[in-house]
Amino acid sequence: MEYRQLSPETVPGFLKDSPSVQQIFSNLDDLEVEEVGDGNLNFVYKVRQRKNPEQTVVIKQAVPFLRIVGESWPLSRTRMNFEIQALEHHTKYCPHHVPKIYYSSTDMSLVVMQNLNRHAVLRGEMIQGKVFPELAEHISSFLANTLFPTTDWCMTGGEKKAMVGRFINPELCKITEDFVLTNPYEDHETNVYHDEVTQADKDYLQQDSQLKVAVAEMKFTFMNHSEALLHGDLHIGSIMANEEETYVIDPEFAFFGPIGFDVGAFIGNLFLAYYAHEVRQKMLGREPFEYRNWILRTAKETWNQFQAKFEANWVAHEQDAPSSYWNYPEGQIGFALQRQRFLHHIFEDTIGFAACKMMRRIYGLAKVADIAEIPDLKARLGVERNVMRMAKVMVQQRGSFRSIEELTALAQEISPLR
Ligand code: SR1
Ligand code: MG
Repeated sequence: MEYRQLSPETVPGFLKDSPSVQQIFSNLDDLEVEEVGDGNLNFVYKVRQRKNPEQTVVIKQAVPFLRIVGESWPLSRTRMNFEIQALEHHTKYCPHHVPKIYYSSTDMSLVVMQNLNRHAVLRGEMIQGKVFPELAEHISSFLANTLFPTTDWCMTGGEKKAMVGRFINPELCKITEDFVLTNPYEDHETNVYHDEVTQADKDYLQQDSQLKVAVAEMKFTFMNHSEALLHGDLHIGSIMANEEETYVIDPEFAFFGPIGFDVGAFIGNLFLAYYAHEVRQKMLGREPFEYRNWILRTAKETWNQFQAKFEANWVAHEQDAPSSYWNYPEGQIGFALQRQRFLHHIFEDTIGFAACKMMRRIYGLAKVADIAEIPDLKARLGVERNVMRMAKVMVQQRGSFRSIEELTALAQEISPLR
């Protein structure tokens, strides 16, 4: 099939030509199509049958450019090939938290999937101050269950290297290398500053050598440590949820990288929300304490549960296929020490990458609505300064935190819960 960019007008004709999707709709002549993509890269269509709206799908299509910038910024459509492969991996290891895939086409660079119409994008929901009681439990499961199986603790060297090869994703990695790990820390032309930002604010991130060394180390880790198949962009805009269910979407940035990058993306976004809600809860007419307390609790539970689940997966794998390596009287002590040291290494990376994911949202091109849509610029700047203060300590002292509780204590030291 030859690639063509879909539009709301051409979606029904495309579906009529796709046999596996036809079974979902009893009548293909009465479809309602709406373009709903609010991400930075792709187009997303919601399709419903007018008389039977429960017959519905979502189509996500990559276009040959970066949507946030436009056609002047070419970006190859192969990102959808990575997304399709990653969705298959996530479906295999964590089906409860991945939308059902009905059809995919690398020719058309698209995927047709479950319309999560009882769920909404987590960022928008959190901006409105909604609580998700199961979030930590679900995301920690997603992380532990999708990451562990592609580590060298689980795969043979040959299997792993073959899979690393299938996930060499240079274009989207370059976006992260530039927009997360380089440009925000220099006065780059792609950065965006609002009117209240002072030269001293810019210098705070862009002329601090200790900080820049630490960020450069995180970038090197990102580019060189092929620890596991990552989602690659696990911010809270890549999650759809309601009170009971959580789905992870949009894995087009998937590649083999450092595990802490995924864990840190999620936890860093929680801290962004924590700081934003110092202002936002008041905008909503509420006292900040309760909601911000829930955010910090979610950060703590996510890390602690992730750690426990990752370790449990590792132990279960070793029990299924015991290795002769630990087969000696004190072998189990050695194995436990290895797990502990590896998880501490992931924790250190998690903190460092969470910090970068926070800082990139302040001056970088792609903002987060939690902060960027605070209308009072002085209040927004106050939030941004808190984010930068915390992130700086995190990335520079990432090796000195002993527990997630120490990290949430730092968040509160910079901005008390109320
Ligand atoms: C310039 S592209 C901006 C961002 O959108 C994606 O969601 C990734 O986070 C990327 O860095
Ligand atoms: Mg995305």
